[in-house]
Amino acid sequence: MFRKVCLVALLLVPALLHAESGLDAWLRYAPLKQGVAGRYPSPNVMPGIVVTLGTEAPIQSAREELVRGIRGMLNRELRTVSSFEGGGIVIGTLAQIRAAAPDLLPAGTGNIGADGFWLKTFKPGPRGNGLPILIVAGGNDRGVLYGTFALLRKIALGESITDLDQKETPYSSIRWVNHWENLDGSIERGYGGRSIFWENGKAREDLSRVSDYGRLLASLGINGTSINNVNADARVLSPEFLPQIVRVAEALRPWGVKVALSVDFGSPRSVGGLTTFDPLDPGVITYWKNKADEIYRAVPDLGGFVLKADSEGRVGPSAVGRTHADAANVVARALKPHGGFFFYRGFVYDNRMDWRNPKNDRARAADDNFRSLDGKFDDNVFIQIKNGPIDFQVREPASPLFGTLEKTNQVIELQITQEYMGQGRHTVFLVPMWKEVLDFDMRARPGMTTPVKALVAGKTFGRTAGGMIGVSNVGLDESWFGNHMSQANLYGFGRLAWNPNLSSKQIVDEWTRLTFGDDPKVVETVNSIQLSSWRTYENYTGPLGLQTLTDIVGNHYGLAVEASERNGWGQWHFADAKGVGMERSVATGTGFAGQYRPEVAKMYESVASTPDDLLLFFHHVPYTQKLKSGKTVIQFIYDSHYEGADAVVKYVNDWKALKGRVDDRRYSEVLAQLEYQAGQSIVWRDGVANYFFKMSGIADAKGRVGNYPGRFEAESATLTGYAVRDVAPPEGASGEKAVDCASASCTAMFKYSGESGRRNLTVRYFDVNNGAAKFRVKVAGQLVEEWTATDRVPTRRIDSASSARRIIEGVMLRPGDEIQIEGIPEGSETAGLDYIEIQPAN
Ligand code: GCV
Repeated sequence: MFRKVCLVALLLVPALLHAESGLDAWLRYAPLKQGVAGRYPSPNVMPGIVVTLGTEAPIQSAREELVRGIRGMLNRELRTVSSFEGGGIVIGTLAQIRAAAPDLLPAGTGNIGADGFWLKTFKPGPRGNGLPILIVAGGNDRGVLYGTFALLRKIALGESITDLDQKETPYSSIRWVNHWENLDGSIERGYGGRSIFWENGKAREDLSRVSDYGRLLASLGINGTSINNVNADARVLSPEFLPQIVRVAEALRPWGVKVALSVDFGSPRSVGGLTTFDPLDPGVITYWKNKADEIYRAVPDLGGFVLKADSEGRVGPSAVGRTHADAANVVARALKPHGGFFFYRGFVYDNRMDWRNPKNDRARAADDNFRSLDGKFDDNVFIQIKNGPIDFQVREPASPLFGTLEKTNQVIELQITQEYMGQGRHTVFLVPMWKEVLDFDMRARPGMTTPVKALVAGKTFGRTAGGMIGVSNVGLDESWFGNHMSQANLYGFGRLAWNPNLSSKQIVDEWTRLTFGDDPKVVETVNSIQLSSWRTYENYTGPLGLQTLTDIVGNHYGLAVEASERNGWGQWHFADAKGVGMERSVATGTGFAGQYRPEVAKMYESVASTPDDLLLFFHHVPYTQKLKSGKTVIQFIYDSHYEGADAVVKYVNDWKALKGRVDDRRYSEVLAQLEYQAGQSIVWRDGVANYFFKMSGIADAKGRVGNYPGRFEAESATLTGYAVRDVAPPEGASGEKAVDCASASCTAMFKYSGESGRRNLTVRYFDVNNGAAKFRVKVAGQLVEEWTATDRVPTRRIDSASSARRIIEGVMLRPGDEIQIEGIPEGSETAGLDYIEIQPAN
C-alpha cells in the first residue's frame, strides 16, 4: 500500500511541476514543502475553522480565497461558519468583529484606516474555547479582503503567523490601473493578447478572465480600474452600452475593484446631440450631469471618469477657448454627488512642434499647461501625471509638475505594459525605475523632504487624496503579459501603490518565491535577472538620458535612432557630428530645467551637477565630454551597449541552470523569451554603436564597434536569386544591408576557410509578421537545420525589429566546406538574411 501511495505521489509531483501556465501568477498556492507546512499545525497555529462575519461580496471573496489558499498550500479543508462561537480564523470588518465578540476587541483597541487591515492572533484561552483565534479585521470590506491576501502571502512565503499583530493601511487611497482597450477587443500597447473585457463592441460573453484579474488586483490592494482606452470611443457613454459596463462592474465588484470609464471630451456633440462640447455651455453642463446620473443609476459604485484631452489628436477645451480647469470642473461636478473622481491627464502636448526652433521642448508641456491653473480645480479632480515629462522612456527625470502643483490633487501614472521597454519580449523589471522617481526629492517645500511618492499621495500639501495609477493592459494570454517575467511589473506596481517604501529587492523576492517557489537557486537567479534588467535594457538601448532610441513614429519597439529627430513629436536628441543631447538649461537651452523648484533646477542647470544617467536629457555635449567616471560620452555609449548585450547572454545561461527546478512549460517559455532578447540586444548593440560611430567618427577604444570576428555578411555571400538591398533605417541590419528573395527559392553560399572543428553557426535572418518563410541550412551538402519563420513581431519590414537568429550548435566544419542557406519566401515574407556568424562551439 505504502509503495502504491508513493508511486501515485511520484506521478503527481512531476505533473504539477510540468504544467504551469502562469494564469494564477503569484496566487498559485502551491503545496508547501513538508518542513514549511509544519510551521502551521492545526488547530494550534492554523485554526481549522473560518468564521465569516459580514455578507458583503469582498468578504465572501475573502472567505473563498482563504479556503482555496489553505487547501492548495496545506491540503486542508477549512470549515466555514458565519457566527463566532470560539476559536478560528475570524474575518470581518473591525466593527463586525467588535459586534460579534465585544470582549475580544473592546472599543479603544485602535482603529484601522479605509482599506487597511489588522492581523492579530489571540493565544488559546476561554474566548476561543481553548483554541487560538486569528482575526483578519478590515477597516472596511475591502480591507478584510486585503488582510486575507496578506495572511495567505505570509503562509506562502513560509512566515510565522503565531504571534501576529500586524496593522497595515495603504500609503494612498487611489491605487488604480488603467486599460487602453478598444471596444473591438484590440488593445493599444497591449502585448498579452486580446482584451479580457471587450470583443466586437461588447463585453465578452465569458468574463471569467475579468474575475481572475480582479482577484490578482485585489491581492495587491488595487481598488479601481478604468476599462477602456483613454483614446476613448464615445460610444462608451451611449445608453445602449450601459449594460456592458454593468456586466464588467459585476465581475470586478466581489474583488473590491471599482470600474471607471475613459470618456471623450467631444461626447456632448458627437453622441449627445448638441452642437458644441464647450464646457461652459449650459447644455453641455446638463449633458454631463445627466450622463453621470444615468451611469450611476446602473453602476452606483463607479469610480469615475478618465480624460485625455488636447493630446495626440484628442479634442479638448482648447478647441473652444476654455482652460483645462473649466473642462475638468464641469465633468467633476457631474460626478461629485455620486462620489466619483475625475482623472484629467496631464499628458497634454503638441505633437506638431517645429523641431528647428531651439526653444521648443515637449518636456515643458505638462508644466506649461497646468502651472497657472494650480488651485483652480475642484477637489474631486486629479491631474494624472506620467512619471517623466516625455512618455515612458527608458530613463527620464521625474516630471516637474509633481513639484509644481500645491493646491491641486494629483496622481502619478506609471506604465506597467512595456510599450517602450521591449513590449513583453524583453524582460525589464520596472520597479527600480519607478522607485527612483517615487523617491526623488522635488524639494517642493522648504525644509522638508518632498519625494514624489508623498506629493502624489497628497501628503506634502495636505490634499484630500492621491495615489498611483498603472497602465496595465493585460490580455487573454495565460501569462497575462505575453511573458511570465513581466508579471512582476504588475505585482511590483501594486505593492508599491500600497507601500512605496518597500524596496525593489523585497518586492522581487516576494514575487519570485510566490511565482516560482522557494528553491534558493531559482530565487537568487530570478531576483538577480529582474533587479538588473532595467539597467541592462537601458544599456543596450538609450543610456545617459538619450531615451529609448526606438521607432517612436512606428511600433515603439525596434531600433531607429533617428525616428525621434526632425519631426513634430518632440522626442529629439539632436545627435550630430560634434555632439549629442538636448539642451534644456535655462541659460542656453529650452528652460525646461527651470520648471523644477530652485534646488533641483540648479542641479539640472549645469553639466557638472547633472547626474550622468540624465546628462543627455538635459544637455547637448560633445562626444568627448567626460562623465563623472572619467569615461567619455562616446566610449560610454559603446561600453554600455556591450555590457547590456553581454548581460542578457548571462541571463540565458543563468536561466538554463534552472532546468528541472522550474516547471517545464514556464522554464521553456522564459528561456525562449530570454534567448530572443539576447539576440535582439545584439541588434541594438551593433545598431546604436555603429550609428554613433558613423556620426561621431570616433573609434571604439576597445576596437569592437564595426569589427565582428566570425561574422560574414549575406551581401558578400555567393547569391543565387537573392538580391542585396539597403535596410531602413540603416542601423537595422549589420553592414546596413540585407538580402531578400523575390522568387520561389534563393540561396546564399558562404565558403568556410577556418580550421576543422565543431562550431556554433548563427544565422541572422528576418522574420516579418506577414508571412512564414522557410529556411534550410546545408553544410557540405548535408542538411543541418531547417525552420519556418513564424514569429509575430510588430513589423512587416526588414528592419531591426524583424531581425531574428537561429543558433545551430556544434556543426562540424572543414576548410572549403560550403555553407548554403536556402530561403523559401511565403506570403509577403521574403526570407531575408543579414549574416552568419561562426563561433567556436563550447
Ligand atoms: C493611449 C503614448 C502611447 C499612446 C498612448 C499615449 C497616452 O503616446 O504611444 O499609445 O495613447 O501615450 O498616454 O495617451
